[in-house]
Amino acid sequence: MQATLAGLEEGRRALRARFDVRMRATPSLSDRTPLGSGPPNRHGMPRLPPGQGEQDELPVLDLGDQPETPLDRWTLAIDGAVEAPVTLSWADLLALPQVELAADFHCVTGWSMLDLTWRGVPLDALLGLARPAADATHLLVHGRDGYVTNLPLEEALKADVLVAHGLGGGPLPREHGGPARLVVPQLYGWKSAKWVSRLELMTHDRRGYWEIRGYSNTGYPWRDDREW
Ligand SMILES: Nc1nc2c(c(=O)[nH]1)N[C@H]1C(S)=C(S)[C@@H](COP(=O)(O)O)O[C@H]1N2
Ligand SMILES: [Mo]
Repeated sequence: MQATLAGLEEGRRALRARFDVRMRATPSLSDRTPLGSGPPNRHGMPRLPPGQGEQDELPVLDLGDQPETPLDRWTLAIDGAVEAPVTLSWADLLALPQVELAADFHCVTGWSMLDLTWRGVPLDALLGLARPAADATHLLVHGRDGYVTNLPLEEALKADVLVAHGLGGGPLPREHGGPARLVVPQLYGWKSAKWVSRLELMTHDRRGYWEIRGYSNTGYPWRDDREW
Protein backbone atom coordinates (compact mmCIF):
# COMPACT_ATOMS: atom_id res chain seq x y z
CA MET A 1 0.00 0.00 0.00
CA GLN A 2 2.89 2.43 0.63
CA ALA A 3 3.64 3.12 -3.04
CA THR A 4 -0.06 3.61 -3.80
CA LEU A 5 -0.47 6.01 -0.87
CA ALA A 6 2.08 8.36 -2.39
CA GLY A 7 -0.21 8.90 -5.38
CA LEU A 8 -3.35 9.24 -3.29
CA GLU A 9 -3.93 12.98 -3.49
CA GLU A 10 -2.96 13.09 -7.14
CA GLY A 11 -5.32 10.27 -8.11
CA ARG A 12 -8.10 11.87 -6.15
CA ARG A 13 -7.63 15.33 -7.67
CA ALA A 14 -7.46 13.94 -11.21
CA LEU A 15 -10.69 12.02 -10.72
CA ARG A 16 -12.54 14.96 -9.17
CA ALA A 17 -11.37 17.25 -11.98
CA ARG A 18 -12.88 14.87 -14.51
CA PHE A 19 -16.32 15.02 -12.86
CA ASP A 20 -16.26 18.55 -11.47
CA VAL A 21 -18.70 20.09 -13.98
CA ARG A 22 -21.19 17.22 -13.66
CA MET A 23 -20.85 17.28 -9.88
CA ARG A 24 -21.74 20.98 -9.71
CA ALA A 25 -24.75 20.41 -12.00
CA THR A 26 -26.39 17.84 -9.66
CA PRO A 27 -29.58 19.12 -7.97
CA SER A 28 -28.10 19.10 -4.51
CA LEU A 29 -25.35 21.49 -5.60
CA SER A 30 -27.17 23.51 -8.26
CA ASP A 31 -30.68 24.00 -6.84
CA ARG A 32 -30.92 27.40 -5.15
CA THR A 33 -32.87 26.06 -2.20
CA PRO A 34 -32.53 23.94 -0.28
CA LEU A 35 -29.00 22.78 -0.73
CA GLY A 36 -28.13 19.16 -0.18
CA SER A 37 -28.34 17.73 3.26
CA GLY A 38 -26.72 18.10 6.64
CA PRO A 39 -25.87 20.93 8.99
CA PRO A 40 -23.33 22.62 6.70
CA ASN A 41 -26.00 22.81 3.99
CA ARG A 42 -29.17 23.36 6.01
CA HIS A 43 -28.61 27.13 6.17
CA GLY A 44 -31.83 28.03 7.91
CA MET A 45 -33.82 26.08 5.34
CA PRO A 46 -36.50 23.69 6.56
CA ARG A 47 -34.93 21.07 8.82
CA LEU A 48 -36.49 18.23 6.87
CA PRO A 49 -37.09 17.38 3.22
CA PRO A 50 -40.74 17.06 2.09
CA GLY A 51 -42.63 14.10 3.54
CA GLN A 52 -40.02 13.29 6.19
CA GLY A 53 -40.45 12.99 9.98
CA GLU A 54 -37.63 13.40 12.47
CA GLN A 55 -36.32 10.48 14.57
CA ASP A 56 -34.14 10.88 17.61
CA GLU A 57 -32.55 7.44 17.27
CA LEU A 58 -31.25 5.86 14.09
CA PRO A 59 -33.60 3.03 13.05
CA VAL A 60 -32.15 -0.21 11.69
CA LEU A 61 -33.29 -1.00 8.15
CA ASP A 62 -32.02 -3.77 5.90
CA LEU A 63 -33.03 -7.07 4.29
CA GLY A 64 -32.70 -8.96 7.58
CA ASP A 65 -29.28 -10.55 7.25
CA GLN A 66 -26.68 -8.61 9.26
CA PRO A 67 -23.33 -10.23 8.36
CA GLU A 68 -20.60 -10.31 10.98
CA THR A 69 -17.05 -9.82 9.68
CA PRO A 70 -14.02 -10.05 12.01
CA LEU A 71 -11.60 -7.20 11.33
CA ASP A 72 -8.76 -9.57 10.43
CA ARG A 73 -10.89 -11.01 7.63
CA TRP A 74 -12.40 -7.71 6.44
CA THR A 75 -11.52 -6.60 2.89
CA LEU A 76 -12.71 -3.95 0.48
CA ALA A 77 -12.18 -4.55 -3.23
CA ILE A 78 -12.10 -1.63 -5.67
CA ASP A 79 -12.30 -3.06 -9.18
CA GLY A 80 -14.21 -3.18 -12.45
CA ALA A 81 -13.41 -0.36 -14.90
CA VAL A 82 -10.14 0.62 -13.21
CA GLU A 83 -6.48 0.59 -14.18
CA ALA A 84 -5.23 -0.65 -10.81
CA PRO A 85 -7.67 -2.93 -8.99
CA VAL A 86 -6.90 -3.01 -5.29
CA THR A 87 -8.11 -4.92 -2.25
CA LEU A 88 -7.73 -3.10 1.06
CA SER A 89 -7.35 -4.74 4.44
CA TRP A 90 -8.70 -3.16 7.62
CA ALA A 91 -5.19 -1.85 8.39
CA ASP A 92 -5.01 -0.33 4.88
CA LEU A 93 -8.31 1.47 5.44
CA LEU A 94 -7.19 2.91 8.77
CA ALA A 95 -3.83 3.99 7.28
CA LEU A 96 -5.61 6.34 4.87
CA PRO A 97 -6.43 9.94 5.89
CA GLN A 98 -9.56 9.91 8.08
CA VAL A 99 -12.28 12.55 8.32
CA GLU A 100 -15.18 13.34 10.66
CA LEU A 101 -18.48 14.27 9.06
CA ALA A 102 -21.70 15.67 10.52
CA ALA A 103 -24.62 14.91 8.24
CA ASP A 104 -28.34 14.16 8.09
CA PHE A 105 -29.75 10.81 6.99
CA HIS A 106 -33.06 10.53 5.14
CA CYS A 107 -34.79 7.18 4.55
CA VAL A 108 -37.32 6.99 1.73
CA THR A 109 -39.79 5.27 4.10
CA GLY A 110 -40.26 8.68 5.76
CA TRP A 111 -37.81 9.02 8.63
CA SER A 112 -34.85 11.36 8.94
CA MET A 113 -32.17 11.48 11.58
CA LEU A 114 -30.31 14.79 11.81
CA ASP A 115 -26.73 15.57 12.84
CA LEU A 116 -25.21 12.11 12.76
CA THR A 117 -21.44 12.13 13.18
CA TRP A 118 -19.54 9.68 11.02
CA ARG A 119 -15.85 8.87 10.86
CA GLY A 120 -14.19 7.29 7.85
CA VAL A 121 -12.35 7.68 4.58
CA PRO A 122 -13.67 9.88 1.74
CA LEU A 123 -14.81 7.68 -1.12
CA ASP A 124 -13.02 9.81 -3.75
CA ALA A 125 -9.68 8.95 -2.13
CA LEU A 126 -10.51 5.22 -2.23
CA LEU A 127 -11.67 5.30 -5.85
CA GLY A 128 -8.61 7.37 -6.82
CA LEU A 129 -6.35 4.57 -5.50
CA ALA A 130 -7.69 2.20 -8.15
CA ARG A 131 -7.37 4.77 -10.96
CA PRO A 132 -10.81 4.50 -12.63
CA ALA A 133 -10.68 4.02 -16.41
CA ALA A 134 -11.23 7.11 -18.57
CA ASP A 135 -14.67 5.79 -19.57
CA ALA A 136 -15.82 4.87 -16.03
CA THR A 137 -19.07 6.73 -15.27
CA HIS A 138 -20.88 4.78 -12.54
CA LEU A 139 -20.32 2.81 -9.38
CA LEU A 140 -22.05 -0.29 -8.04
CA VAL A 141 -21.60 -0.62 -4.29
CA HIS A 142 -21.82 -4.17 -2.94
CA GLY A 143 -22.73 -5.16 0.61
CA ARG A 144 -21.80 -8.46 2.28
CA ASP A 145 -25.50 -9.32 2.59
CA GLY A 146 -25.82 -9.39 -1.22
CA TYR A 147 -27.29 -5.87 -1.37
CA VAL A 148 -26.20 -3.57 -4.19
CA THR A 149 -26.90 0.06 -5.00
CA ASN A 150 -25.73 2.25 -7.89
CA LEU A 151 -24.37 5.78 -8.05
CA PRO A 152 -23.20 8.02 -10.89
CA LEU A 153 -19.62 9.10 -10.22
CA GLU A 154 -20.68 12.76 -9.92
CA GLU A 155 -22.57 11.75 -6.76
CA ALA A 156 -20.03 9.19 -5.52
CA LEU A 157 -17.17 11.71 -5.64
CA LYS A 158 -18.81 14.39 -3.49
CA ALA A 159 -16.78 15.46 -0.50
CA ASP A 160 -19.32 14.17 2.05
CA VAL A 161 -19.45 10.61 0.70
CA LEU A 162 -17.50 8.30 3.02
CA VAL A 163 -16.70 4.71 3.70
CA ALA A 164 -17.51 5.11 7.38
CA HIS A 165 -16.35 2.91 10.25
CA GLY A 166 -17.30 5.21 13.12
CA LEU A 167 -20.65 6.61 14.26
CA GLY A 168 -21.34 8.99 17.15
CA GLY A 169 -17.78 8.82 18.46
CA GLY A 170 -17.62 5.01 18.64
CA PRO A 171 -17.11 2.15 16.21
CA LEU A 172 -19.90 1.63 13.68
CA PRO A 173 -22.24 -0.99 15.18
CA ARG A 174 -22.86 -4.12 13.13
CA GLU A 175 -26.58 -3.40 12.75
CA HIS A 176 -25.71 -0.07 11.11
CA GLY A 177 -23.26 -1.70 8.68
CA GLY A 178 -20.11 -2.21 10.75
CA PRO A 179 -17.26 -2.74 10.39
CA ALA A 180 -17.73 -0.28 7.49
CA ARG A 181 -20.48 1.10 5.26
CA LEU A 182 -20.96 3.72 2.61
CA VAL A 183 -22.56 7.04 3.66
CA VAL A 184 -24.11 9.25 0.94
CA PRO A 185 -25.82 12.02 2.94
CA GLN A 186 -27.21 13.97 -0.03
CA LEU A 187 -29.26 11.01 -1.30
CA TYR A 188 -31.90 8.79 0.30
CA GLY A 189 -30.57 6.19 2.73
CA TRP A 190 -30.84 3.19 0.42
CA LYS A 191 -27.76 4.51 -1.45
CA SER A 192 -25.72 4.20 1.78
CA ALA A 193 -24.82 0.51 1.51
CA LYS A 194 -24.05 -1.21 4.80
CA TRP A 195 -21.32 -3.90 5.23
CA VAL A 196 -19.54 -2.64 2.13
CA SER A 197 -17.33 -5.28 0.46
CA ARG A 198 -16.78 -4.09 -3.09
CA LEU A 199 -16.75 -0.86 -5.08
CA GLU A 200 -17.29 -1.82 -8.71
CA LEU A 201 -16.53 0.89 -11.28
CA MET A 202 -18.68 0.66 -14.41
CA THR A 203 -18.75 2.25 -17.88
CA HIS A 204 -22.57 2.41 -17.86
CA ASP A 205 -25.35 2.55 -15.28
CA ARG A 206 -26.71 -0.64 -13.72
CA ARG A 207 -29.56 -0.48 -11.20
CA GLY A 208 -29.20 -1.87 -7.70
CA TYR A 209 -31.54 -3.84 -5.42
CA TRP A 210 -34.10 -1.10 -4.73
CA GLU A 211 -33.58 0.75 -7.99
CA ILE A 212 -34.78 -2.41 -9.83
CA ARG A 213 -37.76 -2.66 -7.48
CA GLY A 214 -39.17 0.76 -8.24
CA TYR A 215 -37.22 3.25 -6.18
CA SER A 216 -35.97 6.30 -8.04
CA ASN A 217 -32.62 5.81 -9.74
CA THR A 218 -31.43 9.18 -8.42
CA GLY A 219 -32.97 9.58 -4.95
CA TYR A 220 -32.82 13.29 -4.07
CA PRO A 221 -34.60 13.82 -0.72
CA TRP A 222 -35.14 17.57 -1.21
CA ARG A 223 -36.93 16.88 -4.51
CA ASP A 224 -39.18 14.18 -2.99
CA ASP A 225 -37.57 11.92 -5.58
CA ARG A 226 -38.88 8.52 -4.40
CA GLU A 227 -40.86 6.82 -7.23
CA TRP A 228 -41.80 3.54 -5.66
N1 LIG B 1 -26.09 -3.83 2.76
C1 LIG B 1 -27.25 -3.14 2.92
N2 LIG B 1 -27.18 -1.81 3.01
C2 LIG B 1 -28.29 -1.07 3.18
C3 LIG B 1 -29.57 -1.68 3.24
C4 LIG B 1 -29.62 -3.11 3.13
O1 LIG B 1 -30.68 -3.74 3.17
N3 LIG B 1 -28.42 -3.80 2.99
N4 LIG B 1 -30.70 -0.89 3.41
C5 LIG B 1 -30.59 0.54 3.06
C6 LIG B 1 -31.66 1.38 3.56
S1 LIG B 1 -33.15 1.30 2.76
C7 LIG B 1 -31.46 2.32 4.56
S2 LIG B 1 -32.65 3.46 4.99
C8 LIG B 1 -30.21 2.35 5.33
C9 LIG B 1 -30.50 2.18 6.81
O2 LIG B 1 -29.33 2.29 7.55
P1 LIG B 1 -29.42 2.02 9.12
O3 LIG B 1 -29.96 0.64 9.31
O4 LIG B 1 -28.03 2.20 9.64
O5 LIG B 1 -30.38 3.07 9.66
O6 LIG B 1 -29.31 1.34 4.93
C10 LIG B 1 -29.26 1.14 3.54
N5 LIG B 1 -28.16 0.26 3.27
MO1 LIG C 1 -34.34 3.20 3.51
